Amino acid sequence: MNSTSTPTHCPYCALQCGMNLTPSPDGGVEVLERADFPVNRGALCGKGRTAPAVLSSSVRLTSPLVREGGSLVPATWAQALDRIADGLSSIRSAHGPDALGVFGGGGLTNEKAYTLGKFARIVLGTSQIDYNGRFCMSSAAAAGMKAFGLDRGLPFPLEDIPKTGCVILVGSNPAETMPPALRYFTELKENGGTLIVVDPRRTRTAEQADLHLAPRPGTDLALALGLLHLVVAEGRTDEEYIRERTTGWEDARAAAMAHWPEQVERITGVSVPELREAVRLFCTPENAMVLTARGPEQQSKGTDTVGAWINLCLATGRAGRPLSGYGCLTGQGNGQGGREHGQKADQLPGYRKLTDPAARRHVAEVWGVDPDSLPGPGRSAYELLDALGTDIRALLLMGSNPVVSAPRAAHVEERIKSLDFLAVCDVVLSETAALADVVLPVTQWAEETGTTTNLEGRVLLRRRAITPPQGVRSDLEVMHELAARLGVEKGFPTDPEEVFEELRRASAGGPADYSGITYRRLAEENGVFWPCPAVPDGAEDRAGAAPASGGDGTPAVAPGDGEDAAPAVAPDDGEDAGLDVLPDDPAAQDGTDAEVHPGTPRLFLDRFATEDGRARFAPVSHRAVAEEPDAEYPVLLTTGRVVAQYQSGAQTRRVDELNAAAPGPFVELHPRLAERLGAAEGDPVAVVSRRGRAVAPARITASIRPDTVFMPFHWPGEGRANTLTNPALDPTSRMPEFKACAVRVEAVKA
Ligand SMILES: Nc1nc2c(c(=O)[nH]1)N[C@H]1C(S)=C(S)[C@@H](COP(=O)(O)OP(=O)(O)OC[C@H]3O[C@@H](n4cnc5c(=O)[nH]c(N)nc54)[C@H](O)[C@@H]3O)O[C@H]1N2
Ligand SMILES: Nc1nc2c(c(=O)[nH]1)N[C@H]1C(S)=C(S)[C@@H](COP(=O)(O)OP(=O)(O)OC[C@H]3O[C@@H](n4cnc5c(=O)[nH]c(N)nc54)[C@H](O)[C@@H]3O)O[C@H]1N2
Ligand code: SF4
Ligand SMILES: [Mo]
Repeated sequence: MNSTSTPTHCPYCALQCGMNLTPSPDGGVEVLERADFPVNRGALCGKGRTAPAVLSSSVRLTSPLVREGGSLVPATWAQALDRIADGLSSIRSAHGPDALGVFGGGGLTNEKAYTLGKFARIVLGTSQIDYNGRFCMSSAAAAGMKAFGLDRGLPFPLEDIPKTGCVILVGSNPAETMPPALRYFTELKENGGTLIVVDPRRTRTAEQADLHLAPRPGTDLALALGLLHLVVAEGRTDEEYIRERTTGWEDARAAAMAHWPEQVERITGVSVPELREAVRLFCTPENAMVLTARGPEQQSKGTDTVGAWINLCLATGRAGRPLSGYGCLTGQGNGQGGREHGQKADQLPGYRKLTDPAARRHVAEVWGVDPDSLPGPGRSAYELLDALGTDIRALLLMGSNPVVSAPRAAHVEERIKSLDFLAVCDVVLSETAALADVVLPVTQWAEETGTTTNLEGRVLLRRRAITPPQGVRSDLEVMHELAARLGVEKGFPTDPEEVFEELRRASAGGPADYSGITYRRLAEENGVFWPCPAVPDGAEDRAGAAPASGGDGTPAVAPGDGEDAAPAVAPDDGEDAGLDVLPDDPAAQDGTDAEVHPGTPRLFLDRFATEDGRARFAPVSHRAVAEEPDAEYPVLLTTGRVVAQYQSGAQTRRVDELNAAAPGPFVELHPRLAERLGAAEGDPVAVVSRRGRAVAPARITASIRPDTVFMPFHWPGEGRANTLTNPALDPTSRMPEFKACAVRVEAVKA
């Protein structure tokens, strides 16, 4: 490492690859390898490698913009902030606090996500806050909570993957979405393990698999039930494990037995011999894992679908044991931390529930407010967007671009346009920012310090490496200024470490307990896995809370919203970075770290985080996608990602190298379907759903099912995939059905 290098992490996906940033002669920064960070060991994808391009001021917003006579014009910070404060307070006076909406993002650091949730509840007083993570892993989170009593995407580090015997990777395409992680699966195979990939498309990931199952989109629930049926029929259940570590098996077993393999073959299109082979590969080795990503989760039955895959793990004794388990591959840079600290509609920091009186008391005390003043749960992301312009008259948006990424996007765009007031904080003029009344230009990753929590539950320190361009301010400064203008002078610090110190106290005793983590530790260690309480095991009585296992010998922790969840760390001014030991601990004096909690890389090894310590089977049955194909809309559309673009593309579409690699939208379709349409490679084709019509060039490939078409969702305009998608919501997670809707495909006359 060069002495002027700053070790930090990529701004994009949940892998949070380590990288070193070093100043380049042109005044920018260059990305250098950071081999000491274990998750990616120096490897980066093209997005991470080119991320500095988005720092350059030529693609950036560097002045606040306000709408004057229909167009956005530059303004001073004071003018722009005043305008937002006036807009929000006049709408609140006229319509009440719940007329103010807040929409956050899973890319925001823990400090920003925490502050945004606090800002909504105590400055605006609104219940109407949610974020784009609802569109991401919320179904897996809901299923994990139900089954295990705790949601941490992966309950084990990635390094365990190569050591297990078999992995079923369901609806996940790491070859495109997390390229450096592919290595874990290659090593699994080198070690003699097997990889099963479940995806309607033969992706670059599926090409690596020992067995590729290609179900119709939206049928993973039936597939998992069919596999469980065979596990039972072939006598492959682990009865002792089921007896000792689970509840609810009888109902789950009965539900699975009602799904005959032949019937499952008809629903999914996966043949009975393929099902049998998957069961054989999964059950033969001593250990195995199931990992899901957006394929099975972004469905109107995503929670039940993930539940069915967890059932398969539980019935075979493959959860909460070393090198075995279920995990969800979370997506955004802070997709994990972003869902833990209160920007979610129903949640308080530390993964506490907004409806839990003890949680409200604890957090209200940290915030210095009356617990009764905290609003209740608000609407979920799509429901919030759908209420814009009616119940919700003003929106503050930070870290998302819903005009491109929300389901039924033309409707969402129209809802956004019907708002009385829209304020957006962004680094670029996204498609959504372009509709705003006020746009605030903010600092980004390499220009500011903050923590993120990667898909393993590993809390990381992203460090400031360069000075931001003139004219931009951080999201924390924005919230500080707005709070002051709205009458809250204290409690919104602009220093990220100060925010983190408060977050530690707010999370103390909660399921996602960060109280034992400090910036100093994060700077010295390669991340710390939560839960990491400040108080060593046994030092505090946590009555009423079920302890989770620390796994690899680490202390058990209390995942519940413990009544006695008093701040476990000294609530001082944060000047002292040495809060990682108890203030009255003798070890603090002699400088030893004996009392520091090591963090929890592996969860559930002794018990699950449920009240009785047992995992709960989900009694789930197959149901159809919300919109089955019919004569008018005979084909299923599914959507997803390509390697060179990120999400709504707001950032990556501004990078030349990435645009050259992935210049625009396309419709992936099977040669048989293309032939029926008379479409040749590259010809424009129209995809039409009940929500609208999108046009993009045909990409013809036999790697997709003939009854399915695929579109990536990274682009606005004519080829916007989300013009088509169906906002049918999962009843538990409120996840929209991004992965399956009925469409017809038409040739477009040139
Ligand atoms: N290059 C790139 N990388 C990214 C991102 C990005 O935008 N671009 N975004 C990040 C984020 S936020 C996320 S959430 C992750 C997402 O990471 P992934 O989940 O890997 O990405 P997707 O492409 O959305 O979906 C994965 C696969 O699901 C398949 N699929 C579609 N429908 C179904 C179905 O019904 N069942 C099953 N089993 N599979 C189905 C698709 O064909 C696709 O190959 O990626 C992260 N990394
Ligand atoms: N059809 C379809 N639609 C999908 C999906 C799919 O698979 N199919 N996937 C869904 C999923 S999993 C996700 S996660 C969403 C993501 O979709 P979006 O929520 O739109 O995510 P991004 O494009 O990452 O938007 C982040 C915005 O915040 C800005 N930004 C980045 N960093 C910061 C910051 O620190 N502060 C502020 N204020 N702004 C910042 C970026 O420039 C960008 O404009 O899309 C969902 N939409
Ligand atoms: S895999 Fe994800 S974290 Fe790693 S370099 Fe690429 S986008 Fe960044
Ligand atoms: Mo995501």
